[in-house]
Amino acid sequence: MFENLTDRLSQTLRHVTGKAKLTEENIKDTLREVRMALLEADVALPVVKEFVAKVKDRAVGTEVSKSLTPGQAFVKIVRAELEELMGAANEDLSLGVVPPAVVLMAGLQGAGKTTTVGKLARFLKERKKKSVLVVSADIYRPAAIKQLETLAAEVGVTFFPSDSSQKPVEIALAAIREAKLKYIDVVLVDTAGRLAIDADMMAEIQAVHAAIKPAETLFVVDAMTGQDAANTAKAFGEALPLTGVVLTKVDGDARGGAALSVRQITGKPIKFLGMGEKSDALEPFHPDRIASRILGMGDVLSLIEQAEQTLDREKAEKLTKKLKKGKGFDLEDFRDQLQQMKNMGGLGGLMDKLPSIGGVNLSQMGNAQGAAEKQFKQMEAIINSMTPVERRNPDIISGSRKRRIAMGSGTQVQDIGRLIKQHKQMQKMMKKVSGKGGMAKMMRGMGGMFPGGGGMPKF
Ligand SMILES: Nc1nc2c(ncn2[C@@H]2O[C@H](COP(=O)(O)OP(=O)(O)OP(=O)(O)O)[C@@H](O)[C@H]2O)c(=O)[nH]1
Ligand SMILES: [Mg+2]
Repeated sequence: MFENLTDRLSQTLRHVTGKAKLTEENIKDTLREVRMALLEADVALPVVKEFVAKVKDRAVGTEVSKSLTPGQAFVKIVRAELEELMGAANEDLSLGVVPPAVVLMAGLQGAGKTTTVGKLARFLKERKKKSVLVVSADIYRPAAIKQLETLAAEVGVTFFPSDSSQKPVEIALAAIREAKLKYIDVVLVDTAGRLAIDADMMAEIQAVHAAIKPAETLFVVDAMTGQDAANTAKAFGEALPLTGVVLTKVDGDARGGAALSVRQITGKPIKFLGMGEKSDALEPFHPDRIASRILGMGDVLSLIEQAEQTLDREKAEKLTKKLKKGKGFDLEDFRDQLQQMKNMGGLGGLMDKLPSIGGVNLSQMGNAQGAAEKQFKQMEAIINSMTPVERRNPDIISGSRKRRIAMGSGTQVQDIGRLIKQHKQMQKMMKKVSGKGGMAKMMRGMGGMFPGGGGMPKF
């Protein structure tokens, strides 16, 4: 997603150069390019207009700090506005009602509702530790109920049977009764797709909505339909009080217009992205990370890094000398270790080889492994986003540096803090570990830093 937009913007944004201040004059061409890039990405026109106006307002008169070029300062503004456009922070499902919390899925035919029910069920079960029951109120397409049954079995959640002779409202109510009896946390209600917004079908889903009073009503929409996705969501939202949008088939959408338009046009947050057909291809929507992705932050950040590096060179040289003498275990070494672990077959492979830690056999913990793999990648990304000076001396990583690193690695400031703490633990461990078998012990220690790892093992 966003490949085209990223290319266009990163080329464009490099061209704001020269002055120490952003003015209407020196950003004029760039703003025009931003506008074109967004339109080509199929972002809706009113959204583009407002976006460009906001960026302009904010940019004109901005003083550019010494370590940034005007281009980089401009990128920061575009980034902040992109985030705001998409909703500033991730909006979680709000399921904090008396259980069972009911989630109603709505959307056009083929949008990906049933697939998303399967993905969400898995997400809630594995990541939120919820018990889940799924039910299909799609009585029009005979295969629809069977499709959901298969998905439920695949992801291991309770399936509530229904059949095409029943009424959607009855089906949904019966499923909720069953969930209450079984103390199930969440009920996901799949519904029939509509070709377009047709009155009968709308009346039906409104009736279901009124009967079950869902905690969440999610509109599922195909990202490949671009700005139409936002418009359909808007029309649906006028008939049904939606609480959020799930954008599907984002894996096939190179433009990304829907992700940028939905929030502004519908006033509803995007809560998840569907990134493929499999049941694990669902991501909570994080506007900040998407903004980084769009701007190819990796590139931009390496420029900023270069700037900082020049400023810090003198300090760096002193530090290097000092550290080389003392042979500290710095973040470069830490990263080397992470990479080495990856070469050994990743954390999953590693945990398989280990005996149980703290009474927990890690090889049985499939999800913990998945989470660990992810965290592992995240840690590498964080270290990659640091300057060499920072890697050699993590103590200089102040609040503003943390923010920059978080921005560059698509993570949160707290993640940087946690990594630094983990590195400190490693440093301590390095002192204890020596001689033969040291490596294996250290690896075991690292396993303990990840979710499900049962804390730091004693040795
Ligand atoms: N590539 C990709 N394909 C997806 C995604 N989500 C769903 N699909 C595919 O889209 C097609 C339709 O998905 P369904 O989940 O059956 O859609 P639906 O909205 O339930 O359709 P109806 O019940 O007929 O209205 C299937 O082939 C899915 O595999 C996604 O995120 N990425
Ligand atoms: Mg379906």
